[in-house]
Amino acid sequence: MRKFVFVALAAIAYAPAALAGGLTVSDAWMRSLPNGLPAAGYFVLHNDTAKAVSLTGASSPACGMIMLHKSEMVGGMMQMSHMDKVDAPAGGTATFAPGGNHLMCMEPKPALKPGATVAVTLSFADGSSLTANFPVKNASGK
Ligand SMILES: [Cu+2]
Repeated sequence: MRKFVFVALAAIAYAPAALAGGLTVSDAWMRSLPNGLPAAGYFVLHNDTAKAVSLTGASSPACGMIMLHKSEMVGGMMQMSHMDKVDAPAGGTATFAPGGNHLMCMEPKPALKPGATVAVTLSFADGSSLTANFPVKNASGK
């Protein structure tokens, strides 16, 4: 039993390091809106592994919950729709940027305010995850 626990802890300790070489996040930021409105998260996921990855969810201590959303023009109106997953091909990227894919941070906590930095954990279909720091900007992206 003792040995099993040790092995399990070792696996947790080494997993992020193993992942860091292949899967990275750049250009991460959160757009904070006033009055407790949902915040939007943007980033670029770089997949420098030989396998496609599927981003299936995200979470943050600064958000009640995070959904994967896509903004698109439908009949001249900007609409948001929910996505179950977003793929990053082997050697490719998945981009979350204003006007397109975004993380929707529902019920943002007080910690999510311009000037702060919040941690967001991205979850993948294979059960792995990656945590990145997202600087928080105001509604105009400053
Ligand atoms: Cu949204």
